Amino acid sequence: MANGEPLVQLLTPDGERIDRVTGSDGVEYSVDFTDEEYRGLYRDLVTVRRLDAEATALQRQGELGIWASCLGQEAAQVGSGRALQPQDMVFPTYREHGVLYCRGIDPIMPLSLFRGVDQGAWDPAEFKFGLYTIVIGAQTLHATGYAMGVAKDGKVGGPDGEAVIAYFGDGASAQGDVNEAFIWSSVFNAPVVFFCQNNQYAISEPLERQTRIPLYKRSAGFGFPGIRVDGNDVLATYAVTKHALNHARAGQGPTLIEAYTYRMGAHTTSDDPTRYRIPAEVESWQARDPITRLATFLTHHHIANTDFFADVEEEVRQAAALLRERVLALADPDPDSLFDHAYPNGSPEIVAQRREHSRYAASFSAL
Ligand SMILES: Cc1ncc(C[n+]2csc(CCOP(=O)(O)OP(=O)(O)O)c2C)c(N)n1
Ligand SMILES: [Mg+2]
Repeated sequence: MANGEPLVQLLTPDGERIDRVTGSDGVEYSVDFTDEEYRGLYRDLVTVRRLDAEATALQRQGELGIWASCLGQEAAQVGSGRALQPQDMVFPTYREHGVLYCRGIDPIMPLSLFRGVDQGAWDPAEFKFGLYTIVIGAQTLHATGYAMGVAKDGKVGGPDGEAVIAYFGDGASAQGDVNEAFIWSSVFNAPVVFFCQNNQYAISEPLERQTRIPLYKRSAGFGFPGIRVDGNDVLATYAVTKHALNHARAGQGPTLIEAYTYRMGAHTTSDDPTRYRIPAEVESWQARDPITRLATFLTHHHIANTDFFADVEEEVRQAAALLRERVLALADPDPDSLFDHAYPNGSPEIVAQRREHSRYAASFSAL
């Protein structure tokens, strides 16, 4: 339960494993991982947290323009990210570094974006992971349109079908775009999963400014199922997302998942959360940390020992050092390249703007 509402949980904050649980949607949720797979999830969580911390440090040292940390949300992102099939398409916000990592994208990519040396340099078609979207909620409509296209192409129906997942936040749930996406996906039975990370805040605005009912209940009014999952439980997040994706790929339409979690850090490095939330609240969520609970479970069940934890620690230390080195070595782009990717085949306006920009830049060297 969270705030009196049922939520799917397979690993308690104390690291106790719940074998199976029936969700408020009547579905029975469970996972069946090998020891190696459990250790893999732990490695993912720790890696994502360490690389995220390195990015925050790099911003503090002036090496990135800004950083939106996913601290505290690793289980929601890794659990859902690992539930994806290769053919599934992802539409992220700006905070989905954990999902990006699970998609096999070089983890330097979001850092080069926030360093301002490119505009998101991964290929969405190759990795089936769209570009980071800053416009709150917009990607839910992109995902819905894409999912309608997938259905029209005849790619749903059966276990090899394609599914689409759209990530968004509790704040975004109040956007018109998100509500329109709910309507369209429902009416057209689009194969899309709406994955809302309810991290309790939209910058400084708390959840109660977005909704009078629990977010997972919103979907009922639009005519499709909604479920709340413990977003700090990587096992439950995996199970719930897997089920919703399979539901979509089988042609049974959209699902709303509310991953109940907490943004442990600042909204971005430009924000100071001490101005609007109290330490006791942050501490209460610290006790629900996604990594600690998995470590406890692995230890108690002899799935991992101290050597394993030490090895992972060393691995991620080296990965973070390498990431730092590579970020510092990123070359500044030619300022004119800003215009390169505005349109795939250019446009007369862009050509004129580029010319004007070149003239402006050249005026400095003339001084
Ligand atoms: C359309 C739009 N309006 C406002 C903003 C400014 N803005 C950036 S992040 C944010 C809050 C988003 O909160 P939430 O959806 O909960 O996601 P979180 O950042 O907590 O992951 C706002 C209002 C924006 N980027 N786009
Ligand atoms: Mg939020």
